[in-house]
Amino acid sequence: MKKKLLAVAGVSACALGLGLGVPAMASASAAAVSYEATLNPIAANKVTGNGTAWVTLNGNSAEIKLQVNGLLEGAPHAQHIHVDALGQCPGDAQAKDHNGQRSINVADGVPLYGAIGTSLTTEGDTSPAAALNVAAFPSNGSYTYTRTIDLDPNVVANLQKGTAVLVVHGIDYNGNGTYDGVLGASELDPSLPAEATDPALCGAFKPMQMAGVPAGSADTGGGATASGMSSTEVAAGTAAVVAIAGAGLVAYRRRRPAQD
Ligand SMILES: [Cu+2]
Repeated sequence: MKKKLLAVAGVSACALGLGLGVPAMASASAAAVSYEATLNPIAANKVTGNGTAWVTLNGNSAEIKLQVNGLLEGAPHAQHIHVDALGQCPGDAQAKDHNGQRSINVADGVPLYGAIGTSLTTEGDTSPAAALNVAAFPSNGSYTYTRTIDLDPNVVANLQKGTAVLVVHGIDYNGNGTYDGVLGASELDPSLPAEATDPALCGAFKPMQMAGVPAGSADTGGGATASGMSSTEVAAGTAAVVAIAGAGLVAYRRRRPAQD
């Protein structure tokens, strides 16, 4: 029994040691909570990309990571945390006629995902006021985004109650390799084509679960339970492993392009 406990403690310490790239608070603080959103393509907008978003919260401080794949290359992709609605993403039922083409613009999705709570810019202002600051958003079709920012308390509350939704914008509806007027002008800023602001990927944030941990660490969890550790100890170890697994995944994906 004691041996097993020590073994579990060793694994936890090892996992913590590996987390050098993670801010100390993220792995050491029991108050840290992580959320994950699977980003699905808005099919009605002819999007075929995908992605994942992670938020690790320490109070109002949020370490945010996004992995995005398969969007229009060389065009800015506005990305926001939307709040204060149903915590859902639009589907074909929300598609409407825009310039003669059935598609989903930002306003069509607002009843489901809500208004902009945070603008995930690469630098500077992260408030809703920076929502269309196109120079401050990633402009690759596939990218990894990482930034630690302070979130508005209302955005934190939305994460906690399941109504925070990550939306990445910018589509190529007619597949011609650029944002153009095929869907008319953007309803948000008439100086931009609708393709530049229409939603491309969408996913609701959910608390990260044990099921998200890669299979390799499954025996750690089993050992901890069998050895009679308190649920608090098990939870603390699990949280650390989850945080590190997430960080490792991003690091792995980051390294891949260099190897290819
Ligand atoms: Cu948005």
